[in-house]
Amino acid sequence: MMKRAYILIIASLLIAGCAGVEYVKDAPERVKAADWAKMQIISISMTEHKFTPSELVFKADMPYKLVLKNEGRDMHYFVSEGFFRAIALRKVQSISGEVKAPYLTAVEVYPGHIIELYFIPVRGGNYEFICTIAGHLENGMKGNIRIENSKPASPSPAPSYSTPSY
Ligand SMILES: [Cu+2]
Repeated sequence: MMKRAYILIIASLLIAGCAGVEYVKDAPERVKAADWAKMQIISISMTEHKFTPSELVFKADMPYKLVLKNEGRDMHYFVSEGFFRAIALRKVQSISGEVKAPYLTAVEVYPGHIIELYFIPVRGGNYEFICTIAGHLENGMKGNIRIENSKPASPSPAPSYSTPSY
């Protein structure tokens, strides 16, 4: 009886933990409102065992295409739970077609192939991304994405200088 109660508590804690940060719910509205003619294109190369570049900065509320290029010999993953929950996803595209979904959990790119993510960064913050294939993260296959909020969280302080009087 006690054992079952413990399992229930652990299960509800796990659910609560996952629900802490939701994916962006108004993604379709944000995607529709964006000016995709201003889309910026940024590429990440995946090899054994690194992402190049491994540090990226995106501006919130701007449309982007992130091109994931596997230029290595092995399959590689691009996984970032935080980043995937911080963006409004428009679509995922490859040479074979495109996929529309409310959010991503993992992207795998085969050697010599490309997968493109179309999205709008929404929530500012630092998000680690990794390759989840056994041994790849341990060998350094990770990076960081920073999303910068376009507007400062608080109003910028008034200038401290006084107007000179003539
Ligand atoms: Cu990998």
